[in-house]
Amino acid sequence: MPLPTVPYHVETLSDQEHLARAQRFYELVNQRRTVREFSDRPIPDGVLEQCLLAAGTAPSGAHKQPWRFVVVQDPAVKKAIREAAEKEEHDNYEWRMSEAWKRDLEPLGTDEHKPFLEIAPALVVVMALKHGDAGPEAMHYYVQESVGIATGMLISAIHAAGLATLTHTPSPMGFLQKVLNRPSHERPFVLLPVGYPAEGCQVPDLHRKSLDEISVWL
Ligand code: IYR
Repeated sequence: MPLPTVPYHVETLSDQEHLARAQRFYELVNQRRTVREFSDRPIPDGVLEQCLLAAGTAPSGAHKQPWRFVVVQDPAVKKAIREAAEKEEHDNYEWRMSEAWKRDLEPLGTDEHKPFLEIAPALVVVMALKHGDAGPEAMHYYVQESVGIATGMLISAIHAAGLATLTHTPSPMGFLQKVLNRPSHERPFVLLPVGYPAEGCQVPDLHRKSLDEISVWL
């Protein structure tokens, strides 16, 4: 049975105002940078909640909303995550990643040490739900796509709130399910440390592809 419907409107704007809004949004997101050095300054009350609500507005396959956001603030749990992640990353950098992959990461200066996992005031672990909480009969569709979109919206919301984050993908991520004591249908998708950049924080001087490089117009 189709759901009842409600009217939907977009604001009436002049052409210039549409353009101005598109420009303003681009300028905002273009200032976002992946931050690897965090301060331990706490996040103001309520900010993360609003960011998670924004992420939860993402479109999803059959509107199943196949995500859960696990917010870790407990220092003991953050420490356990850091230790397990660094163990996996040690193996990644030691032998699991190809030489070409490591060469591609060199400009970003990453390594197996992940102090931000303990220093950042919050870690948001984005979970992809293989199926609904009711069981495998509660099917989910396009889970990776849906959770990827929600994660993008979360990253943008965090940036818009004036905070910094980092898309951390310790691999394999199975340890998170155990450390966080989550059910087996919740798969860790990405881990986002959230907080303020450390004083004197530096980021690589990287450049983004031009419109010509990222688009084709037919
Ligand atoms: N997960 C590792 C390696 C890593 C991989 C990619 I692709 C990056 O863009 C950054 C890092 C790590 O977090 O160090």
